[in-house]
Amino acid sequence: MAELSFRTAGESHGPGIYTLVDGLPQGLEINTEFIDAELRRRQGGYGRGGRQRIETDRAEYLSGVRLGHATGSPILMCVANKDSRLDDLERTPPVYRPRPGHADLSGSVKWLTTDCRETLERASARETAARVSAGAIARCLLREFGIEVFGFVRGALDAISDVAPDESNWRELRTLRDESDVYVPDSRVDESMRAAIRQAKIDKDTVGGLVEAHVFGCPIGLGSCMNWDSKLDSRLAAAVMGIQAFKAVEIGLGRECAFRTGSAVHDPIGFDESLRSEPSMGFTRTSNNAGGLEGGMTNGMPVVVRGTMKPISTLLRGLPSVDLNTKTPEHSQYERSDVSAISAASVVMENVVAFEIARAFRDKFSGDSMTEVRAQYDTYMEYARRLPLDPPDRAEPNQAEDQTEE
Ligand code: EPS
Repeated sequence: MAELSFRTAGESHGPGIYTLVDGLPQGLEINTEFIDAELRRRQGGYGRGGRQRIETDRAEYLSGVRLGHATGSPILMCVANKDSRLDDLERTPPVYRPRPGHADLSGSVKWLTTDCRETLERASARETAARVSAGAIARCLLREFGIEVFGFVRGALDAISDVAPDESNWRELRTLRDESDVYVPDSRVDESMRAAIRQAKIDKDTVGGLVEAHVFGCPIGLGSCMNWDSKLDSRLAAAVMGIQAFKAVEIGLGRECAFRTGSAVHDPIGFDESLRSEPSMGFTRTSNNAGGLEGGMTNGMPVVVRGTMKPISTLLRGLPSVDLNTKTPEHSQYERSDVSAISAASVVMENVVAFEIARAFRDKFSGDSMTEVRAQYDTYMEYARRLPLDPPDRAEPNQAEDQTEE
């Protein structure tokens, strides 16, 4: 059984953006409408550039899907680019004046050229369509087991929302988010966020922001404390930092932990028999500062990941740079871009987080077919809810000795 994984290929102005997903179980129903809706959401948001008016992103399935379900073979997905013109030098000319903040300078030196074009074509955030495809298809699996992911924009500059999603309100917040063209589920902040983006547009400037993903319904025990690279928080951090333009990632309380003592950080543990059938198996917490992860494993509370996106590095007014051929001072070259792509970034983060949750889910429940995955999940849940499995484990050491003697 292959580990759940994905790779992407494609350039911003090449024929398409491709995603190769391996490791989804045979028999998984592929909800193509859901996947296309996520791709459309990625295209949206106030402050996006002209490209999104050209494209209508939807996924085509070139392998691994038959009659609406996964066959178990690798799945190749394609989002076609309407604005395909990579070999047209007039419409897609060389770029010699690198944009501070973009991959332009490092990439062109790395690949020993003064033309930033090939670097920027691959570094472009258009590639995030592939990551959304991967995350959204993986969510078809998670949803079969009641695991849902909610991503949103918390804000930017001085427009920051204090909404607190939890099990009881996240669906309502999702409706609010879907009514907001900046994807902020808070009507008090929504308008100031729009105003900030509008002002940046007037100033020929750009805006980044804070985005969050909350995962509900994970059973206790996804991830592992056994090795640094199997810790779920380590994987989530890598996935989020791998998104174009992300500069920070936090889990739960995140950097705020540095400013508190232990008693004000760690989430007290309780038990409520009436919740034993929940994914938390009855364990309760009065807070979720850990963001649902302890020791690199899910603890039954919602997984909470926050990401910081820097402002888009293509500024209409340009920034100080040099011409890579002459080394003389010049303003950076303008390429069509967004004033803010923070709304899109929230969709991308929601989906890369989902993919890592699904990967940890598959590590634990690894069957080849949905029938086997379901059986493994049910068996684990049954045992975990029945703990202690072996009553003598609970005995005090001297009682255990007595039993041995008998
Ligand atoms: C993007 C497509 C790109 C950019 C943007 C995001 O299309 P084009 O370059 O044709 O306008 O709008 O890319 C960047 C922000 C970047 O830095 O490269 C998309 O589909 O998300």
